[in-house]
Amino acid sequence: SPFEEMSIPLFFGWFLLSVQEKVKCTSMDFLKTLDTLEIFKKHMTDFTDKPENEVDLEQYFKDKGVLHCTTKFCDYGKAKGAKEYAQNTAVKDFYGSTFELSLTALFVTPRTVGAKVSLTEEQLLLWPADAESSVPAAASLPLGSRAHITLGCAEGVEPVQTGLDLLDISILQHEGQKGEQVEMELGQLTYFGDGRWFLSLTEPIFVPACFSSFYM
Ligand code: ACK
Repeated sequence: SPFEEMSIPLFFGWFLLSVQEKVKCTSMDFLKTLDTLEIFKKHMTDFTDKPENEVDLEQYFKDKGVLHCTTKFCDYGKAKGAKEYAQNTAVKDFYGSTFELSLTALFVTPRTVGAKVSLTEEQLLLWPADAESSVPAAASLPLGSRAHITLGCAEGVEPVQTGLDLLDISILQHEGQKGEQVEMELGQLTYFGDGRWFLSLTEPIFVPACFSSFYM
């Protein structure tokens, strides 16, 4: 019936509890520091075609609302595999449960800023098998490689881009590309070209998050 169709959400995911503002602050501090680094200024034309101006990354990225890590984008049942996912035993069993997510990196591209989420074996039970392989170039990456939290998007960029940007960087890392490296207070920063920056956190940030869904 049409009523059953309606019960599938826009997406399932982990929604950050109580630490939303703290994570947003960490992200802002990172952006504030990144755009003052000499190595960033050297590659500033990745972000602006007016290199005589400074880039203010805090202004450059727009807030995308409630912080979460998408597991399955369902599009109210229209997305491939949405119904199967919604009926998955692990999804039903863990719905409403609290987890601890481990944020192991922050990354920036001219399109998005995000946090990489490193999933545990248990959390991977909620991860769709095709999240990576639906992007052909990323098919050989480990399951969970796409897991992220969108922290902001450039003007006119949709949040789906954050996971694609993370996969793009992960492919380079998987190939063993070293990039240009500098040390920051929070960890090692790598520049992979084309405006792709990856800060590997020395200490992961652990955040409580509720596995649930989003409808609006
Ligand atoms: O930042 P996100 O992970 O990217 O969270 C939002 C959420 O679903 C609501 O839009 C993500 N999203 C949108 N479209 C897709 C898609 N085709 N595949 C995977 N995730 C998607 C978006």
